[in-house]
Formats: sequence, structure tokens, C-alpha cells
Amino acid sequence: MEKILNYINGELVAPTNGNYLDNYNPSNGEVYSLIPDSEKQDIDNAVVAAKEAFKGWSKTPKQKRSDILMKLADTIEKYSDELIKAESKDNGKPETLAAHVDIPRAPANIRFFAGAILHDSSEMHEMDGMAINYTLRQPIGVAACISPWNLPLYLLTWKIAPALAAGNTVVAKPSEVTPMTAYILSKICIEAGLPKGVLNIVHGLGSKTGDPLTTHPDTPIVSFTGGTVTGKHIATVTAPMFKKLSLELGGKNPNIIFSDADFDKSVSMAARAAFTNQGQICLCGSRLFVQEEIYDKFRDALVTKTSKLKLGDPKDTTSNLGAVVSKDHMEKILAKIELARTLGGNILIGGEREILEGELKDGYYVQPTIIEGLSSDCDINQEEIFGPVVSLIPFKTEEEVVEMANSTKYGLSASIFTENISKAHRVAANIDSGIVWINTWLLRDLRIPFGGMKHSGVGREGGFKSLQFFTEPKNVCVKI
Ligand code: TXE
Repeated sequence: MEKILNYINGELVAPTNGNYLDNYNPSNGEVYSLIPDSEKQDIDNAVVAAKEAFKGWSKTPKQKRSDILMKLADTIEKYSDELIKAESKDNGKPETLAAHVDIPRAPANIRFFAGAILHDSSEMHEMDGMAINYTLRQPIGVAACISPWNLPLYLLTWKIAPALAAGNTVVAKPSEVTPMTAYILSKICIEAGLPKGVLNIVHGLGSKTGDPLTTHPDTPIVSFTGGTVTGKHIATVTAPMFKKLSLELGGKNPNIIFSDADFDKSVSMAARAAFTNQGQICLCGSRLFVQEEIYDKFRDALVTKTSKLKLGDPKDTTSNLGAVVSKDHMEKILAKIELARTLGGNILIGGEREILEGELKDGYYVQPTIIEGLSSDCDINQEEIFGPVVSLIPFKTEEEVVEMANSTKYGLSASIFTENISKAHRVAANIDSGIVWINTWLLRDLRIPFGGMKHSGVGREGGFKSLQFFTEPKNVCVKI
């Protein structure tokens, strides 16, 4: 069985303790590879390598750093087919989704930041002829980048690209649930000639590998995407060490459909927002608020649309949904659906595990599920489920829907569907979330500030915001 290896100081190495964890294929429930069960010693080795590499990489001219990263992006693209298949096998998502979303974003992230460093500028504050202040933006050191399992290579590269482009070196810890594309990336880095130690990837569990990384005295910057509970833990352990911290956490995002919305478009978009990647995207629209006048018609159209979605083999190009990421996660989603029933929710469609035939019979498949009849303040409408589950909630007025939309502890994204532009802008301004889409969902521009309010995170990444996060501003005052 294939053994995944850590990538430390430019080499593929086994974990120092020699221990491995099982890696499952969610589409059939089988163990198909082994993951290093790394510990503090592996993290220490990676940080030492990254710290040493920082001396050269931070002084490498921007143009050269950019050229090296562009070559890395080209090499990733060369292995697109392998990466698409690997991401789908490791995560359970349809290959078509990996081909259209996950894998193309990896080289795109790297090219975006490799280009951005060549166009960045800094501030200057002039003091009435007395003095000038200019701000240097310098790389900080070894960045700890911790990424989740829902968009494995996409989110890993979203962190390492700006960190490396800005001149830091990186120790990354991908999710132990989906390590494969990060491992392939290690091999790609070697082929592309990334200097030794600039990027290090250490695999393992959050407690045994993640904790020693975030609390290491030589990782002054921590960028984390994952669950809110883990984010809280990382904030707690890093705060006394005064680390620079960026947290992108969960969401319980409202999708608001006014009666004057373009009906067909909003039904399609609501289904996409609920079920893409089996609902395992922090930006998914899991609370669907529909204005009373169109509620019945909208509900029926959404049920019809959902009934046409094909849940099946991730390799099949006609599958719209594949497996959810793990057995544990499937059980968590099914328990939430059971809770919805107990609370009096009406399951309009789905609501069960789907057992596929033949080799896929033990895979982790959950039917796309629509629930109605639950109050906005119940658990199902307040807590993240992170699966193919959407809850319908009718509303009467703009004021009422804004209040309900803002009633959760989260504040990541929101979508508003209306043909009335004044109303769209007004509601956008009143919604507590870091990202608002009007008449669309998940339309991403890599330059925008990306992140959440409240328990959805701390800080913003994206565009120059990422480069600012991964650098330290230093003001220099020159007396004239
Ligand atoms: O994520 P974790 P989990 C949400 C979603 C999901 C819930 C929990 O609701 O059901 O979070 O998922 C690493 N120190 N999201 O438990 O644990 C871990 O190894 C350092 C939303 O799978 O947060 C992995 O690499 N690192 C989300 C990463 O954190 C630690 C995407 C994320 O895993 C650690 C995923 C520790 N002590 C889940 N403990 C989004 N925002 O997109 C764990 N990790």
C-alpha cells in the first residue's frame, strides 16, 4: 500500500517515529494509502529547515521568486490529470468538480501571487517638508499554514502562495483526512526545482502535528482554515505567543430570495449553493430564506431541481454529487438530519444515507436533503452541518429577513436575489458577513478581501491583503 511521505528540506522522508495512519477512499470506504502519523520531532525538523531556507529565500529578488513560483505553477498544471483523480479519490468529490474548481485553482493561486509581488507598492507619508515616512513590508519568517479537507489543494495553495511570494518560508500541515494532493505537490516541488526548505509539508493529526506547529516558537505567523472549534483552540494557544494569526472558519450562510428575484436563476443558484461539493464548502448557502409570496412555488421548484441531481460514483462524469469526506462526517450529517426530524422538521427530499451498488456499497453517500418547518433559531438553522442539507425558512419583510440572517454566531457570506437594486444594496449593507453576493454565489475574484465576521474568522486574506498579512510593516522616518 502506498505510503505518503513528509516533505522536509527538499526531500521526501518517513515520519521519525515510523508510524502511519489509514487513509480512506470515501467513495468505497476502503483504506487505500497510509499517512505519516508525524509528531513534534518532524515539525521541529521542518521548522529548522524552513528557518535556514528563509535566510536565502527572503533575500531572493522578487523577480526570481516570481519566476520560481511560475515554474511551480506550470509543473502543477502538467500533472493536472493525476491531481484531479487523486483529489476525487481522497475526498469523495466528483472528478468533474475537481477538474473545474479544485485543481485549476492551485496553479491560478500561485500565478496570482507570483504576479502580485511584482506590482505591489508601499505607503509614504510626507510631513509638510519636515520629514518623509516610508513603510517597508518585509517577510516575517516561517509561516505555519494549516488547511482543511473540503478543498484540499485549492486551500493549501491559497495559503502557501502568498506566504512564499512575500518571501517567507512555510511549514504546511494539510488535513489528515485528505493528504494525497499535498503529497503529489511535494513531488512536483522537487521536479520544479523549488529551493530546499522553502516549502515543507508535514502530515499528521491536528493534536500531534498541528499543535507543535502552531505553538512552535519559530513560527511567528499562523494561517488556518478549518472548523470554528479548532480555530478557537489555535487562537487560545497562539495569543500568549503574540503570533500573527489569520483564521478562516465556519459559516451558516443565508441565501435570501425576494419575491421579485429572477425565479429560475435563483432556484438554480440555490441548489448549487446548497449542494456543490456535497455542501462541504464554508460558503455554502445552508439557510434558504424565501419571501412568502413565492415560497410554495419556489419550494416545489427546488425539490424538482434537487430530484434531478445525480448522486453517484465520483468518477462518473454525470454525477453531480459524490461521497462526503469520511464516515465520521457522514454520521455527523445524518445525526443532524435526525435532529431536524425530532425538532419537527419536514424532510421534503433526501434525508438518508444512499447505498450505491457493487464496489461502492460501503461509500459515504448522503442524499441531497431539503428541510422545512423549522424556526430560524433552532440548532439546525444556527449550527454548521457542512453537508448536502439546506433548510427553507419563509419570511415576510426585508427587516425580518435581515434580523434572521444576522441571528447566528457566524458571518462568512450571504447571497441576495432580487431585481430591485436599491433593496439589494440596502440588504447587503445590513447583513453581518464578510462577503455578500447579489444575484449570484461563489463568484470569486482573487483580489477581494476574503474572510468572515463574528465566529467565522479573524482577518482577511485575498489579493494584497494576503501579502500584507504575510509581511511586517516597518515605518522609516527620514528628517529632511
Ligand atoms: O476540522 P478541523 P474538522 C467545519 C465543518 C466541520 C467542522 C470540523 O463544520 O464539520 O469544521 O471539521 C487541523 N492544532 N469545517 O474537525 O479539525 C486539522 O488536522 C492545529 C469548516 O475536520 O478544524 C486540519 O488540518 N491544527 C472548514 C485542520 O485543522 C489542528 C473546512 C482543519 O480541521 C488542530 C473544514 C490543532 N489542535 C471543516 N486540530 C472551512 N472553514 O472551510 C485540528 N487541526
